[in-house]
Amino acid sequence: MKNILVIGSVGQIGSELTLELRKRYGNNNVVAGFRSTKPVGELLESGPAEIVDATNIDQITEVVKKYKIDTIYNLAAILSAVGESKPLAAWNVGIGGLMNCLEVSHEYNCALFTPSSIGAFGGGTPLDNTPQDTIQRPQTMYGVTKVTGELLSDYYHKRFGVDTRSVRYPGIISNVTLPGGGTTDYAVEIYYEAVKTGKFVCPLGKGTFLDMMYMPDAIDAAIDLMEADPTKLVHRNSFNVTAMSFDPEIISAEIKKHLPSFEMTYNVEPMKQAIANSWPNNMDDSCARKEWGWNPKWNLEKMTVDMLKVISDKHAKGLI
Ligand code: AKB
Repeated sequence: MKNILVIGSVGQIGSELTLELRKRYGNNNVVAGFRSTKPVGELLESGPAEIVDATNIDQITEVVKKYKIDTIYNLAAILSAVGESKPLAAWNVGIGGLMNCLEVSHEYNCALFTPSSIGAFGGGTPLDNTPQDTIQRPQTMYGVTKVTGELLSDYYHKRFGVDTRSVRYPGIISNVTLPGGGTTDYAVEIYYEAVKTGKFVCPLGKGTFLDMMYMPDAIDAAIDLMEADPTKLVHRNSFNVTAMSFDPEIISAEIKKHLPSFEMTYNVEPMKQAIANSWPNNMDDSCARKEWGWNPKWNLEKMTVDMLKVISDKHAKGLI
């Protein structure tokens, strides 16, 4: 039986990953770690919750000791767009937090999952069919923290045997907790606006292709990688994983199939556009497929049906 700590449990990924981990490993075996925003509802009621700020090594240590934690999912991060206006905070959370998790994992023998991102690419990376191992010279602070995080995680594995594992997430599309401060957030916002107002002003231009993934696949990626047979892993930090690639025109057309009066216009935000232009159009995730069986289940068509249904239900109930 695993004893798991999720750091960042109230965030976009954490809020859904924590509940799924509780389903699979038992409610009492998964601690929801949070910093300032306390979990609410099912997240709070279904299992233990503790204050764990990734930048505070004493808080991580205390919880690891108290619950005999053997696996940490470290989801604390400041995303790409916000990171450009808060580079020091992005470094402190992304790398200060990771170093704390690596040190605690080394001392208490925990396995550690820390997501990387398509943001780890840029600065000469081939943008089509982006290889697993290629040039990584990102030009955002977020990207700098992600490449550094990949290197540190590999270092702690090779030097100290810490069981570090990671995926390079694309834009994650979900309907429970909104993302905040990312470049790919538009692909979530478009669904909410389509349902609420029938209109969307897109911050990225026509022809901006980016890798994307629906949340259920993102959760499976994290858990499946942590469950994978270590002897099969040639890579560790970090695996390319993707499920779909589209530009704003394609996602808008897909929504229009269900909401024919939906209208999208453009008001390109130069900073977000520059970030998106430096990221892959579509990644090659064959190493993840081969080494641990990555196989996404959701495509744009299926995801759009589900997103519109869930968000319409919430809207009808006055929840959004
Ligand atoms: C962002 O846009 O910053 C994130 C990411 C792709 O890592 N969603």
